[in-house]
Amino acid sequence: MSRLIPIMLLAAGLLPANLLAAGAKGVPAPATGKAGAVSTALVPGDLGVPQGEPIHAVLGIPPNVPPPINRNYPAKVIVELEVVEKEMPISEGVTYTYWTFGGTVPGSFIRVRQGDTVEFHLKNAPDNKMPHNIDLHGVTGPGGGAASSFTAPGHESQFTFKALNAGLYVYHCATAPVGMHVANGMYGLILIEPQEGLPKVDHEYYVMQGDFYTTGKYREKGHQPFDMDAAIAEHPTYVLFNGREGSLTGDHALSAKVGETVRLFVGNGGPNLVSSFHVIGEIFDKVYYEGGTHAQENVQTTLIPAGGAMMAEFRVDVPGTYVLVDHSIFRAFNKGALGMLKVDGPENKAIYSGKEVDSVYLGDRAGDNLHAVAVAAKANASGTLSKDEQIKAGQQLFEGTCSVCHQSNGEGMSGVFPPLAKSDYLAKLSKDRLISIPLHGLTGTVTVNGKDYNSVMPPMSQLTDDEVANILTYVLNSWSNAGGQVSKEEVGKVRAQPAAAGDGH
Ligand code: HEC
Ligand SMILES: [Cu+2]
Repeated sequence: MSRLIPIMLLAAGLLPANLLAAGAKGVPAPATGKAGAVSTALVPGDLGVPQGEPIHAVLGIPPNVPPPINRNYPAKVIVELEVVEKEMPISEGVTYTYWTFGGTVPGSFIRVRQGDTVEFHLKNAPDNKMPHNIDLHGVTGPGGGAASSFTAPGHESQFTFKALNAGLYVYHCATAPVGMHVANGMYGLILIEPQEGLPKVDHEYYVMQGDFYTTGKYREKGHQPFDMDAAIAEHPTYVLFNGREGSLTGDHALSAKVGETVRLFVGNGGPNLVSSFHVIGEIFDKVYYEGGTHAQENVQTTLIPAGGAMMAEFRVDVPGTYVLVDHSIFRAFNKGALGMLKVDGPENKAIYSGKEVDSVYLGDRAGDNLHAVAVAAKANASGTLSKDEQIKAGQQLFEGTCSVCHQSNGEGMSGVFPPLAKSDYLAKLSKDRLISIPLHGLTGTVTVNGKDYNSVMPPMSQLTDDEVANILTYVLNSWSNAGGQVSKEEVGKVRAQPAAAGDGH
């Protein structure tokens, strides 16, 4: 039994007394130990003194993880992690000041083996403004290391712990105000591999959910400050995988080939929300729920608590795009909690007949990260926005918002959704009334090109002023429509007016 090894080392005088003392301090007495008595036996999970040369941990940059450990003895592992405060995009054309472990959200992935002695170095970059620390849920000891790692900008702290329990653990900053540090992106995962390692798979990926609170609304362009009131009310503006809308879509999607096995290490940094983690079109063969040792099999959706994690393993059998979501589904489609796993390979019609549903399901998320929208947002901010940039951005936004009903070619759907292409109804609208349709919706009978429609268009109030302006400019200049231009100021004016009864008729 591995538990005997340290005792044998101890008997052979191989275990230095100071290390033993450090190991015993702050660790609950083993179940077999006598309460109050100073136990000389090692605690469960302690595999004895580190062997070999100290190892400098290779850290994983999300969505990647470091390679498996493949070691059969406990070692001393040196982890160096730097806290960096920096501005990064949170969505296209939107920036946020993140506080990070290692320059990314989530922070660098740490991978050690059960029984390893981890010498932790926390550095706080000199040009940072805040003090920070770290609480690793995989640490046995007060504050999970927080008490020993409070670090001012330009300083470094060091503490050492023994990784007693195998599992997948969240780490996070625990400096007051704790919620704010976490909300700004200060969390990551540490994997403590069991002694025998994890089963071999073809791909391992690192995904972490977090909720974000900005003073501006979802996708409102420009730099967005943290909103403490929204955070306290638990009303996030964004719910995201890997800290940014689009971090796992388009070109950044995770990938695998048909027949390969995938392991997802998924954490939830919170600070507030619980995640109903689901991959659309895939079933988890195994879920190590709560990041622990036991696996549940054949799981559709698994709950990941704030400050918790899980490992999911599955084989991909059919090519296509599998969509990672928080199945509290408004978060996926209206707050950003959406990622993709793209699986290449031959079809397997016996298992699935084919036909992709990407564009309908995903809207603007199916494309490559709304590049034109970002260009337009930049131009808008610097006051150089051209009609052409508006049209390009508007096209991408139309794809994600309007095309589900009016179709990409603007032709609509006979008897259900009226056409926007060459619509005589649209051509006769005043600009204000045109603007009011996406803002307030449209109901009642409308006659378009001689045909009556009596249906409901819901308001698209999630769209910002510049998005509405860009979409309508695109519509006016497409499909042989009459042309024209709508500015975000004009949209703002209409939004400020109360919606008149029978608006748009
Ligand atoms: C959920 C489906 C749906 C979506 C999404 C949708 N519409 Fe509509 N739209 C409708 C329906 C239905 C009508 C007709 C309403 C009625 O019968 O009163 C309509 C009518 C219109 C009209 C006036 C009629 C015409 O054909 O000229 C315009 C303009 C319009 N929509 C623009 C948009 C724009 C721009 C967007 C995207 C921001 C959008 N719609 C998104 C369903 C939708
Ligand atoms: Cu912090």
